[in-house]
Amino acid sequence: MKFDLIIANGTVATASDVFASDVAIKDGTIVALGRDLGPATRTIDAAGMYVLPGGIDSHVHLAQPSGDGIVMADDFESGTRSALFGGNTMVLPFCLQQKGESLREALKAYHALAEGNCYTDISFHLIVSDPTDAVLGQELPALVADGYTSFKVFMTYEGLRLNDAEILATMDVARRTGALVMVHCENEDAIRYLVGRHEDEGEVRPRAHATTRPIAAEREATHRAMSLAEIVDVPVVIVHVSNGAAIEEIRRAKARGRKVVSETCPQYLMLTADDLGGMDWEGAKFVCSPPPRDAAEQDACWNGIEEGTFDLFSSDHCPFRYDDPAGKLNPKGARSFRHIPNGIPGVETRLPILFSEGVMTGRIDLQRFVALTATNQAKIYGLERKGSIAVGLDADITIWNPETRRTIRHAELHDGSDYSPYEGTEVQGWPVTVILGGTVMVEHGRLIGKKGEGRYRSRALSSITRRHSP
Ligand code: DUC
Ligand code: ZN
Ligand code: ZN
Repeated sequence: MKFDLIIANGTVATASDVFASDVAIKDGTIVALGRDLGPATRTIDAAGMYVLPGGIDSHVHLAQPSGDGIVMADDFESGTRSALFGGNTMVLPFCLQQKGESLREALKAYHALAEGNCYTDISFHLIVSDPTDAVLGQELPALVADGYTSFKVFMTYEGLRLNDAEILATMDVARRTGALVMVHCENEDAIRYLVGRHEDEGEVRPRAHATTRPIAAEREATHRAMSLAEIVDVPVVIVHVSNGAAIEEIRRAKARGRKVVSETCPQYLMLTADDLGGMDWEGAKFVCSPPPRDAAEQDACWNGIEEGTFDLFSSDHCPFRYDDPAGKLNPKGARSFRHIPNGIPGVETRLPILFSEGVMTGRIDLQRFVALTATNQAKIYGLERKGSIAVGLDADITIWNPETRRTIRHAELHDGSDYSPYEGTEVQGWPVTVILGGTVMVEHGRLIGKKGEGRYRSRALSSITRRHSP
């Protein structure tokens, strides 16, 4: 057989092994591993490079309606382009159901925005904000059957949050269908109480975002979400975990044998609440929820990564421009932390940060890096053809130069925001060549692939909810 492409002389890493091997690709699929594989139309020399599965960022927000004149900084074109340059071949954005809206209608709108515009493959999680009988009884089960096999619920944000009864009812749909529930864990009533106190005291600067969303509010909600999942008897994903107390809750639940998946993000390793205290409202650049904590909590998150409590490392890319009336400095946001849109960009820097701070420092090995950034995402979210380098899987591959040293500068990134929260951070290791389904999309840091090459992928049930048969 003549192959379409061979990646030669590199060091391949999967979630279990690191080995010297060439990789042969035909018709978008990995078809052979080994040496002297035979002729190919094209060969890429990867000597001195790591050949890794393309990153899968399973937590991003693109083109999500944000209300009140606020516009998300990335649509599917800019968001997936940025993801691609950051070494990703797939992202999973959220489809937000607005109150009163049908999920199916919401999905139609997202698909229309994404179709033909993506540089990476995509799939959607659903956000359930209006769990009516019709949504829970008919729409959601039908959508799970159609390959939308995960949905997120919020315990915070007025207009979005569900009460415990609604969470139980939504989790019950997961029990019946095999879908996977993701939960944003922060106690809204506690936050509202603290917001009131801060406002009474005239404290409205961005730093108040962190002090009104304390660790206890996240820890309590994390415990409650896992308890509700235990009562319904379903697995649960605890997204964007920021601190050691929440991690302890997760450890205890896992030790009791509960199926709990947990995710953390670069902001909880790299930022602290002090960043929100920047002069001239610059702290707004770091407003995200849960908020970054302090150095001790960063250490706790690293510990959760190193000893295996965390299963997923995602960006929670949720970009808003800073100096923009439709972004962080919107007229109300420029006067009170309450109106600063929550979220920060990070889809392009997720992998370089973990590679540099995790692998290059020796905190984690390459196998764990691959597991946390691609393989676990594929298993947990039902992407059966993705997440590893193995014969029969999609040829989604990122070639890394571990010697490249870069200073993160937003001017050199590719998202639609106007800043990076990691500006000035020095990293070692960068994704130089990105291959999507056998097509070289980025080569030596230059975009050569076309918009529209990335496609929507329907998903199977999660490997943790599925009942296995041979
Ligand atoms: N939760 C997210 O998952 N992303 C951004 C904002 C939020 O609250
Ligand atoms: Zn969230
Ligand atoms: Zn998010």
